[in-house]
Amino acid sequence: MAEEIWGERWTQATSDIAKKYMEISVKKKSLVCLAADRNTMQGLFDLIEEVGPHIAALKTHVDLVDDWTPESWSKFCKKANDADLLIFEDRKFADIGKITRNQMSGIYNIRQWSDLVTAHLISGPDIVDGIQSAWSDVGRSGGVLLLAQMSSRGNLLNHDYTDKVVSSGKQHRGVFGFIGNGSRPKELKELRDKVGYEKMIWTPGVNIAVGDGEMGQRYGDPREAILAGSDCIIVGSGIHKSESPKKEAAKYADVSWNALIERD
Ligand code: S5P
Repeated sequence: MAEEIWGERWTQATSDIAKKYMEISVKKKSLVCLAADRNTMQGLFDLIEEVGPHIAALKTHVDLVDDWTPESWSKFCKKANDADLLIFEDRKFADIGKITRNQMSGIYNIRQWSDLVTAHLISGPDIVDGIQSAWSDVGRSGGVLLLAQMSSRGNLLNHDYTDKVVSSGKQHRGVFGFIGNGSRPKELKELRDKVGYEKMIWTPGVNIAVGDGEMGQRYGDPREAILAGSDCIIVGSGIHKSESPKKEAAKYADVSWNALIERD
């Protein structure tokens, strides 16, 4: 079933996690990753409870939670796993390989519960090895999403930088895929042409209300993003700040799923 729906993205994928994601997306008919940017544990629990069935992955910023404790976080991760969600810590690592490896442990112990993490390639390709070593240190595996583009205005990730990230990232088995800019479908299409079919492209900067967001965030249309080659829309405030997160999540799920069917 996932193969039928995802076509070449499925047949050419070399990452088990990418296949797991595609399977979950088909089961839930949703290509939505929720950016769960709430700063209390209760807020996060409420969110999963409400929107779990409509999303395929959960993106966290573990360091913005005010009342974080290791115990509450492990309960939260269990709840996410029970809801059939991939857990994606958007840590945006950027340091040298060995430090990044250590940053995967420490107080938050990201290596123990994350399936995916983000990294900038600014320090060079060893960062991916550092992250992968951290997962293997605890007998787990995971995938790295490299930031190839960003959604925020004035960012410094120009075409040349994007090309270098893609050509380096494509060669690394530990790279699950790339973060592309969901607010600019034309740039996204160009990114897909460069990436090919093997790796995923996940896109923040999408909102049904297209336009400018807070503090330089830019939003594009979720359907357009999928049609341009995105495999997953990362939606934050569009869901968690709405009056009915459940209703909105279902809406984004439908839009994303219909666009995937239309695309293939
Ligand atoms: O370029 C980027 C990359 C990321 S991962 N732009 C982003 O906005 N993000 C993340 O996506 C950001 O950290 C936030 O968690 C989410 C977007 O949230 P929203 O509320 O604007 O939808």
